[in-house]
Amino acid sequence: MFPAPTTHAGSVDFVMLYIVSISVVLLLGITATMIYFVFKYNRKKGHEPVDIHGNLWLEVVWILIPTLLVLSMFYFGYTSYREFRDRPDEAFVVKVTARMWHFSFTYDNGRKSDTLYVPINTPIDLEMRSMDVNHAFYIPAFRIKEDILFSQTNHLYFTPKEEGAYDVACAEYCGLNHSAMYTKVVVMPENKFTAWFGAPAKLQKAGVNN
Ligand SMILES: [Cu+2]
Repeated sequence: MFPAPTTHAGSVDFVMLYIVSISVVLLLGITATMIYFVFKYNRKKGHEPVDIHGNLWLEVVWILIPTLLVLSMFYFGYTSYREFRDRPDEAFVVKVTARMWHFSFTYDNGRKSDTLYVPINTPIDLEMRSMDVNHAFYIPAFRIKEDILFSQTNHLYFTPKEEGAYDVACAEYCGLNHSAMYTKVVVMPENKFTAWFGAPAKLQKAGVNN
């Protein structure tokens, strides 16, 4: 929806802007109306309040408009949430291991790395597991974050759309060097990735590895 390193990041930015815009319009509108009414219905100047009780038109408007606004916020929020919750039919699986205090990545051909290398325009499925305490995998530029636990495998899905190196942070306090628990995700063009990886990225259907 917006220019962003993943489709999901664009959707999240859109939802953010949508909700903030509506909030700003409401804040300004309500404040202006309040100030206007303070002067218009000033009793000291002899103004009498108007009885609006039972005004059907008013009641329909103030129920209908907020309901539609809140429903639309939910719609955009939920659809963008599903984008990173639903696994793509086929994805390139990378195993993420978190331990105090670094991440390591294991690929389906046994290759290991401390930096996450991924090919552009390829759906990625991160299978994440912790060797010790709770960690969290956070890529701010992609607007995604998920806990990494000892007791279960959690997943994150994304499809990178722009080349570059983006920060990855641990976002769950995990001890002394938590604040230094950073790495990078590097999005490469397909030919460069193939050269680094030794083969083109092979996509897998859901559940093959679990
Ligand atoms: Cu951590």
